[in-house]
Amino acid sequence: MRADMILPSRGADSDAPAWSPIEFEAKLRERGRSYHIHHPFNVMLNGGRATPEQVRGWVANRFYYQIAIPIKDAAVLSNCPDREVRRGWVQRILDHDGFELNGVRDEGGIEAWLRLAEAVGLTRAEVLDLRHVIPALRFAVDAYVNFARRAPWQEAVCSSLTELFAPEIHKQRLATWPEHYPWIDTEGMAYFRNRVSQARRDVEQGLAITLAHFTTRPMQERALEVLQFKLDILWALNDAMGLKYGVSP
Ligand code: AHQ
Repeated sequence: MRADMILPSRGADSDAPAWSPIEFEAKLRERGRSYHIHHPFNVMLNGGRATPEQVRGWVANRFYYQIAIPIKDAAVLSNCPDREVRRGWVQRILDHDGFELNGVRDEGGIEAWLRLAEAVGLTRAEVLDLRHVIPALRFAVDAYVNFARRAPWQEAVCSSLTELFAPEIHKQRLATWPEHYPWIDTEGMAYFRNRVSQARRDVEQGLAITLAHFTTRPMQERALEVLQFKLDILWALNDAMGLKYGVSP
């Protein structure tokens, strides 16, 4: 499967009947079995077996993914002619970059991630200059951004649906890190707290667009390919970190 190349969908024969929205959503959710919550590096991290160096490596490398998200979302906006969709989607950029509107100020998720970095013992400078970012991880993140730039905007929306499974991984960190990593100031975990509700809101819009747009069986099979492409990107991030920092048994 090469979702990063715009290929005609294959797999289902074009006469197969489309899945109903309920069946289609269930097929999307079934892909959760390959979500990176199950990756050995993440199981180690959330299972409390990571060393401070592995935690710091994860935070410094995941920062590259975090700063790519608003760029990716701006690519979706730039390809999307639908003002109603853009009105909803633009919130994602504000969530990450922060904003100051009519006296309301929000530092945003990227700033919260930098606070997480300081809480795990990294300096802002060494995170911001990306010195720790693993080449293979950078390539995987860049593949996501470039996909969003070139794919039909509805496919880029569909690729964000790995967030169907994100509330669970954020809640897992909030539940396990304080006990496993008492040396991390829990204030640093504000990012995970904020994402639980933001991910749910993101998914509401992303899922509605996906269920409404992918209405034939070949299109629905394509949507599953696109979701798997993004799941593979998240998996590859953990592969790169596991190779560099090791996966403690
Ligand atoms: O912090 C995350 C985030 O802001 C997003 C946006 C969304 C997208 O547009 O692809 N996906 C996503 C994710 C975030 N955190 C990941 C994590 O494990 O902390 C999960 C990831 C996702 O599930 O796609």
